[in-house]
Amino acid sequence: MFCFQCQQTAHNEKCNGKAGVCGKKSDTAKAQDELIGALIGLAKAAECGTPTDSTDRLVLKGLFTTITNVSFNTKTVNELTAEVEEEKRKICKSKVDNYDLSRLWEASDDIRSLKSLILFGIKGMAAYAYHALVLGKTDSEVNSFFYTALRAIEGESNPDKLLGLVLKTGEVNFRCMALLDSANTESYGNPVPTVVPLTIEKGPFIVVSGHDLHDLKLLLEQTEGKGINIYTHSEMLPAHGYPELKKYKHLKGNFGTGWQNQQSEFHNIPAPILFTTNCIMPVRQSYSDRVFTTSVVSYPELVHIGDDKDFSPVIAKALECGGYDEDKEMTGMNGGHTVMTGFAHNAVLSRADEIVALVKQGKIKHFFLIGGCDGASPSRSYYTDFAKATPPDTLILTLACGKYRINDLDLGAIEGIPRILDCGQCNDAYSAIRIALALADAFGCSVNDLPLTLVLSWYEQKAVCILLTLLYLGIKNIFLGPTLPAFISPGVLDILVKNYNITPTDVPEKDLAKALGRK
Ligand code: SF4
Ligand code: SF3
Repeated sequence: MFCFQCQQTAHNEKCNGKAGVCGKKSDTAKAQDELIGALIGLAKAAECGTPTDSTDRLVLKGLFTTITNVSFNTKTVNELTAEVEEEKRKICKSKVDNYDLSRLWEASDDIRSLKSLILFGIKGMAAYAYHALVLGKTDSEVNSFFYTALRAIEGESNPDKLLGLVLKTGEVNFRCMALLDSANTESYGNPVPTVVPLTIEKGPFIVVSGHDLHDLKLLLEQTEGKGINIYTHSEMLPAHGYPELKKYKHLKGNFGTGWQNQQSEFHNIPAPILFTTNCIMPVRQSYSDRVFTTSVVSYPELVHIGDDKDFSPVIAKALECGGYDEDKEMTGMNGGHTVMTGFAHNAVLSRADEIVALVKQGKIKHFFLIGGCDGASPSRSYYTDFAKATPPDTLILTLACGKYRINDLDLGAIEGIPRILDCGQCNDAYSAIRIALALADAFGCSVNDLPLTLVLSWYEQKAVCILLTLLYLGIKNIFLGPTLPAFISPGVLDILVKNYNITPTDVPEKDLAKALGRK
């Protein structure tokens, strides 16, 4: 196998043994490469025929399936590849060859790097487009870009054109995140600031992980009045801020900390866990009979909830397990008992005048965006240390699952505005960008001239498309860690440093001094 698409790739170089660091086996990795090869075939076939809604859906599903910690199941990946083959035949009568992905992995450094940025970027974007699609929203420009990008992975060899496509991926992803933002807010209302308890109340409960708000909503409906409480996990936490989700009284709180701690936190848990998207880790025996998957998530031998979204097996399991006998106090990574969420663009911008006034009075001196993915690497304590070291007259925006490093810290407030503001899931980077653009507007300057520093953590491919969006928007001086992507070649890194001054994270004190000294 060859895989280097995520941050924890072996030796920050590549996973190429019998299994990857994430636990993905070599036959699954091979099947996923074949699936991508078939999707490239489908994208070529789309030039001779006309892709339909079901072709678009298959492209999104196929790409999403290959994101890190989504599918560990060779069989279901192969079934999806067979569906792609069938679709290819439907839309184009002539024979169209698939692409052999080993050609990409064996390409010269810079070409491989540029194409990887495009491929991993569209994988991440496909997840967002898929969530929007589930809520009934699509965008033809977003959809057609997937085909263009897939074809370029096989057919384009001009580095300048590939670099253009890398930035185009960021541009289209900005549009895609806006699409998902409107899908989420039109379905569930604008998030409002909400305190979320970390204590698990006694009695039956279900833990819901992943990003899919629609799955959560359906589960809330199906469990209403059944004496079962629902707890979010990992990227599902921001659900608590949405009025149409928080109105369910049995949506009680959040279970556990970062996704990478799930194997110990789920050990002997007296409740089922439903994974709606990444990040599922290899399932330990002590809780394997309680894990359910749905949507694109797949793991051998676990019960999968199909497209009918009938969650009765999960509900039956919750009643059978019964939950804890007494309320169980749990804490965040820093010992806190509650966390806050719901500071998306609407909530923050409704206080924009106040924030601008506080900046003008010198009460807010700097903004940080400390967010992105979490992961197992011990060096990720950098983000906690960084947040703790920020001066009291600074505000911290956060988002995605990396927030668990800091979201239970009590860093106080500035004139009633909490110093840590959680914008939401990784796709809510859209909110953070909207906030930054509005501040730039209020001060009559560019985002790069704001007293704002981005301190980003990455792990999987959604972080790649977000990073590309930030580059497309011309945002400079980003600190990126905990390591630089293995798929960035020295040549491509050179371009990123020269044009955008992307800086690998060093030690918090040094980076903080740089950030504050810069303005
Ligand atoms: Fe390795 Fe990451 Fe690929 Fe898993 S997804 S095989 S950890 S590079
Ligand atoms: Fe997290 Fe897995 Fe990236 Fe949505 S849930 S951000 S890592």
